[in-house]
Amino acid sequence: MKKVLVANRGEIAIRVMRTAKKMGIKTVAVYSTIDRHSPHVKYADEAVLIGEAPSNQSYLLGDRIIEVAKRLNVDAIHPGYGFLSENADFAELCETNNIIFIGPKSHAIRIMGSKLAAKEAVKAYDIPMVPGTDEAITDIPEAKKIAKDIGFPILIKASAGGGGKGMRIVENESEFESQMDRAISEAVNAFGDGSVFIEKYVTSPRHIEIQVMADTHGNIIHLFERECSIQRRHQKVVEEAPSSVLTPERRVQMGDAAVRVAKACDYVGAGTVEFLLDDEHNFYFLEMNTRLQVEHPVSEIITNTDLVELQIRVARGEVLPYTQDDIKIHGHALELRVYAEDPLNDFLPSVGTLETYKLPQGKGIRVDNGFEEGMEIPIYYDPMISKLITYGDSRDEAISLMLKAIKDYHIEGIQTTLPFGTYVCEHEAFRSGNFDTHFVKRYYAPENLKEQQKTEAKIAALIALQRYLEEQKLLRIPN
Ligand code: MV4
Repeated sequence: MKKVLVANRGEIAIRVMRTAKKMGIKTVAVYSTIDRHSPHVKYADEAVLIGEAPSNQSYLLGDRIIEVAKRLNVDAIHPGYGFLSENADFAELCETNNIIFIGPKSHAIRIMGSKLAAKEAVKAYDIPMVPGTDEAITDIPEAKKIAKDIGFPILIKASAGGGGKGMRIVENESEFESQMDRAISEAVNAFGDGSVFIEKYVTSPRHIEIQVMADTHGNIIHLFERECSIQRRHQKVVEEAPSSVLTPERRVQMGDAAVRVAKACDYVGAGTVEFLLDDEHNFYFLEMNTRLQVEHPVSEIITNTDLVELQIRVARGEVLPYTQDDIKIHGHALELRVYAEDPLNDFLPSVGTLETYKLPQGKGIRVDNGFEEGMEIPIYYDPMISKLITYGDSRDEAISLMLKAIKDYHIEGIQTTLPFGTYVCEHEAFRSGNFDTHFVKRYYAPENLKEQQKTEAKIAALIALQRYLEEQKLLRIPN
């Protein structure tokens, strides 16, 4: 593999190219008109304009990207996350054009893209699943009987959904039919597939996912878990590894289950198996994400690995350089997603220019960044600017470093989720590890940040006053 095209933008395009360069592989960036001056374009050895700003006229144009790859003699395409990364047709298109798709085979993407096909595939592999149905519901009265047996509340999920899309809670029997009708019509509208199934609703779960890596020789390992419960409306904001709640026994059980899920779909490359953990620490398989995830750095840090390097090596047909016993947990890592969103205004996208943009640096700090000072945040794409990652020997150390790194991260011109990160890291529930997926809804209100900002303003005023008084004193000495 001599040349790789990265079919993505922003921090992840740079992240992937960084490892490609380290491995002596040439890099090709693709970009839209609005990204003309973006860092990922400058960072690449070659860069090609592929279209207009809207992603369906650029980053989602599989055919055009393949054309570019062929013209530039590219050996492999890395899709990053989002865009074409979980598009089975695109993976296939790469295969038929003799270009390596750095990811799993299209059939694994297809199976995991359908929640019902995924359940079917893992059936024979002893994977714990939430009580529910495992076929598309066709008979609503029959489904209602099952729901009563399981016990309310239940959740209706769209088979083609995922990541929280296409879900409906049914609190009690009386609303079963109406919610079912809505769920089916929503699924038809959103995915063109009205297949839905039901599950018992786990009321206060933690979201724990396992990183897996598989080669083409039948070897599969896991790289332990990430805790991703701090999210709002299915958008993760803070992630960490390892989870502070797993016992060593549970960790082994979940890791082994994740490896079996990967085996069930002949998985190749980097993947993530999502589980719910209930308040009694039972775990249940939810879905598998067939891509490199946003939050992969926390796993890299605690396992001393480079997941992009492993992806590339596996794509070249190499045997995984590690066995399961080689992978150990070292220390603790935290990640804060820095979004151009206003936490004081319902996390609405905050548009504008990065008037000041200075990254924190130092031991235990990693910033996976896609922007620089003076740039505007385009409205066309995900508003994530960077990922702020901190790590240390202990969770407390990683949290303290995160608080310090947030202070040292200077952004002016737009609002970001940095102050929200401070709120989370200072919160007792987060610090004690006693939280679930309802953390943000339960504890966060904009007033909390206003309090935080008031305190900071007060401290700043006191420092200014003290300086002023000292200056006055100095001036008075000659008298
Ligand atoms: C659930 C659940 C409770 N019970 N399934 C949301 C994302 C998608 N992967 C599945 N999700 C959930 N499935 C049952 N049976 C609660 C969620 C859920 C959730 C899961 C992980 C992280 C955040 C979440 C926020 C709300 C709901």
